[in-house]
Amino acid sequence: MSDPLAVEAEPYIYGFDPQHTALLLIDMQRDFVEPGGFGETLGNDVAMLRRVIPPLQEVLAATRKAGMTVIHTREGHLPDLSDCPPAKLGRGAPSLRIGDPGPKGRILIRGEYGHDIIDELAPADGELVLDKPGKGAFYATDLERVLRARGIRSLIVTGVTTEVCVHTTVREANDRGYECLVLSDCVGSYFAEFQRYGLEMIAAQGGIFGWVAPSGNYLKALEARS
Ligand code: C5J
Repeated sequence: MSDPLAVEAEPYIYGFDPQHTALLLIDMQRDFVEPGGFGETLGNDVAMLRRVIPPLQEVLAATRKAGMTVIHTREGHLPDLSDCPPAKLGRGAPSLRIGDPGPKGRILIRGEYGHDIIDELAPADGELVLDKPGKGAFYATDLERVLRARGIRSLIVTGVTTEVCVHTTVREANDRGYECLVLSDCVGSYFAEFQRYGLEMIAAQGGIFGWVAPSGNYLKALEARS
């Protein structure tokens, strides 16, 4: 086994072996990131999330070049909503509920245009695209089986939103023994204070859920190898 790569991170150096590490892109879907989707129906400004796209494009390109596993997730539901708990469907007071027809198709429904991943980060052939009905990427999905089958032990975590699907997934992963590095400029929140505290919570208490670093530090570690 080769020496692990080292990333300057909070709360201390994050070490990873690219062969046993996957890049996770969480829910970079039109429904969250573009006007007219689920995020906007909840009253959010999608511009807050779009700022992660350019750094994430760089991270994706470098990760692909390094030959690492790439996994995309999509939050959404079956057209008959049988996998959407009434509690989720009824929550809040959105202008459009999950399953309602919106400008990009039915809101957060699998197969609809808005449910798919944005063009800027479109999955390449061979990359895994995992559909999830919940906020966490492990709940009611094959993610754990897939990671075990590939010998993945570490996750580079990116996507949206920091305090919801990213946080839930990092907590689920941490409990399952995976070491997570969250790239601070490649995760986004509709709320500046949630972004800040969401990241601080991950690295606090000696890295209670994982590590946090800007994407430049991760790219530097990959470049140092080549
Ligand atoms: C939300 C997500 N925020 N992907 N989903 O409802 O974070």
